[in-house]
Amino acid sequence: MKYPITLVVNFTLINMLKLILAFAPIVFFASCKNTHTTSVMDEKFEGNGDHLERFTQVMVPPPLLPKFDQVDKEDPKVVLVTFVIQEKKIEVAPGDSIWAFTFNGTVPGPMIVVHQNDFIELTLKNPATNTQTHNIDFHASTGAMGGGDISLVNPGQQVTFRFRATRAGVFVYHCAPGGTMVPIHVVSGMNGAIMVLPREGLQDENGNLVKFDRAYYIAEQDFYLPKDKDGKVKNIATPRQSIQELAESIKSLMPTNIVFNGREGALTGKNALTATVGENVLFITSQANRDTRIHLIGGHADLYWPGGKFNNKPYTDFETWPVPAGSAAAVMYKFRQPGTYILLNHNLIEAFDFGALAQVKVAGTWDSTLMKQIQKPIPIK
Ligand SMILES: [Cu+2]
Repeated sequence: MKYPITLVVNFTLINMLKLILAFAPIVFFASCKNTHTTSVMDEKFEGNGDHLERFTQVMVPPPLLPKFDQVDKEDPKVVLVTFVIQEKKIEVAPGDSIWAFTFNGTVPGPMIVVHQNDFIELTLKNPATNTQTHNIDFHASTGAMGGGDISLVNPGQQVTFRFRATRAGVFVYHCAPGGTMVPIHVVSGMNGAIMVLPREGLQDENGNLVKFDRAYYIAEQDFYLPKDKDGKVKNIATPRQSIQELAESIKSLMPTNIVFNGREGALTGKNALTATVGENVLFITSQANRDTRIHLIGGHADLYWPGGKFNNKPYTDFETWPVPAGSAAAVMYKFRQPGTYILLNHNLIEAFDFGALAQVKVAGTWDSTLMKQIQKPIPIK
């Protein structure tokens, strides 16, 4: 059967139009998706930050974080940070001290917080009262030695350099002056972390924006305190002597102390972290030199970003999260019950005998839909 030519054309056009209309949403969404899924392999940047807006971030001692917005959809900025290196004696356990090498006087050093593609412009000051050459290697940076080569400062000098934080996540930084001085300075306390937030904020396991009510930075630190022949921790007079002694004691690979935030009890008792039932708490946990594994007794990692890298989909429901040496992890947990929680290294010997634990005191009302005691202890019937 033959159709008039006009009818055939009309029929074909109508079908084509139908086809276009049917596939239009797919093409539209596919093109949208493509613009948001550029591979890290294809990243491109322009400008070196010279003409961007600048602001100073005021550093605060861990476990606290500086002031920041969780979402920043505006253009990247230059974030100015100053670290003053302090060599000073600190007590890591009652009666036991070490000559600590520190960024800004704390172990760990302060947490820096920026958004992806911001620049960090760091000024590193090494006062003349110090005795050693120091520098800084940022795992968040891109370039030879993570900035270590261009940030070496002798006592009495200061240096400034700038890098673009291209990758989102939490990243360790540490002193790395070369050779065996690298581990010696790191296990003398000279390490910390930076948090690079995605500009759109954090996403939960379903890709929805998730905000936190408070954030804490907890760094595990392994110390190798030199001991005398009777096993007593030596009282060391100078940083130079400390380095000579540590050059030997670190080779045991057996820490004498494993603590959170620089000393036993830094985050327990009156120094415990605090939260309230219903709050989302972001825990950033780092270890610059040694593997660890962190657990919150009575809670979970609701959202866990392995390696602390926020552009990956978070895992849910983790009980213990690993932190490989030279990295940080990020975990979000909503507290559902009040009480004193323990956050610890779940090598329980390292937690309870060496000191690697913190407390979180949570205020609120008990929820018996989650747990209740049915019978208090009584003599066995
Ligand atoms: Cu150093």
